[in-house]
Amino acid sequence: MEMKLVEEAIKERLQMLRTFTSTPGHGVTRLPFSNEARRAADYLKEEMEKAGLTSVWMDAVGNVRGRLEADEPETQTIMMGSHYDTVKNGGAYDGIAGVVCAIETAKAIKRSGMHRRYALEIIAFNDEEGMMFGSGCLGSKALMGMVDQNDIRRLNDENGISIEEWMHRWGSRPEEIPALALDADQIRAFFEIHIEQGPVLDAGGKEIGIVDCIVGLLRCMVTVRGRADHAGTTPMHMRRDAIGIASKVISRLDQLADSQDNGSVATCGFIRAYPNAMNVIAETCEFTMDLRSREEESIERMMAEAETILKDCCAETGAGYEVDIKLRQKPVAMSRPIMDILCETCRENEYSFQKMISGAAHDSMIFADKTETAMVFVPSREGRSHCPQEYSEYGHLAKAVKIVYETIVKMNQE
Ligand code: HGY
Ligand code: MN
Ligand code: MN
Repeated sequence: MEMKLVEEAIKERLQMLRTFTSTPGHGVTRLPFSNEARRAADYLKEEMEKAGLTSVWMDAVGNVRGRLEADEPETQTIMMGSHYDTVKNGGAYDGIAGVVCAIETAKAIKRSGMHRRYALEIIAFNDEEGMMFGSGCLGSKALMGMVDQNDIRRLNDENGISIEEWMHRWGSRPEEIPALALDADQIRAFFEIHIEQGPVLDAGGKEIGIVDCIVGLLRCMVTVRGRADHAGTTPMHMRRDAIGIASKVISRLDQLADSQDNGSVATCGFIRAYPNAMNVIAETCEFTMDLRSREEESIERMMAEAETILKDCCAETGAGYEVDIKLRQKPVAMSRPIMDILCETCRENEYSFQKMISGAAHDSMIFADKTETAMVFVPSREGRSHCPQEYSEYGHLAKAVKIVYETIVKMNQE
């Protein structure tokens, strides 16, 4: 594998893909079903075709897919990919670097001329982040037959537009989704190259991370329903202050996470009040909670304690609240046998590596219960991600391609 050429190809593609953003100069914003997503999808289709993939197409939920067929009949498929949507004002590597690396891996396999026992399918997933609709992993869930048609109508963006409506605008129909479900028995394994998005590899001076577990997570939108009143004349004991109640929960999230004593994390990343006026006690306050842990019990404990605070505050004041669960995902383990081959391949190439947990969610977690799944991380400079400062070295991405390519070659010879 010509490493310099691979590195250059990755760099060239990522520098083009980062221009497909609705916030130029302020990071990359490429939301599902947006014009930027369409331009990126069209570009990825071209690049997959140039790499020699066949049956290149975009499916009903906006996944872009291409294949290298096997040299043997009735065989299984190795799948590899990541997502091409981003968070708002995000970086130029999260997800998309893994898509570009998957295309490079397919190119190397095609060029090697090796006998392919397994087919290879490359996928650029849509809507992994959940930025618009809160849930996330729409593209990978569609392939694993996990999309609930009710959610397609129920989940909507902050302007109240549902996934269903966005699909119609995109030119597809929710009724096409069930047919996308794959037979997991036909999948030999799923691979994902991804930036670490945290500080571990960069701080430890390691080139490669071999993921052993992806944390579980619970994402929800909480709506506190209080009562608008005059900020000056309403005594404190008579208030149903929706922001006041929300802030009591939000301000306890760090303590809820730390008390689990196992690296659990809890985040409020979104808050919106009504009427949002300086001299009016807030009538409603919506806020998100993103709770994550390697232990499912910790997630349940953090959620239960947050709800207790809400219940107590509402009982005291007469306010009310609702919790809308957007995503609930158990912690998942990666494939031990494939991890062993990846580690062996790092040693053969003398790449510094370590096994590690993923604190970020990934499309891999949707595959992990159904097929052997493996993730390879590269360092994120200073651990930064989900921001314009996100950066990973093209050389590290090329090394990740080499590791996965050589692992897939070994699996084709098994
Ligand atoms: O939220 C996450 O962990 C991922 O970036 N979607
Ligand atoms: Mn990602
Ligand atoms: Mn992300």
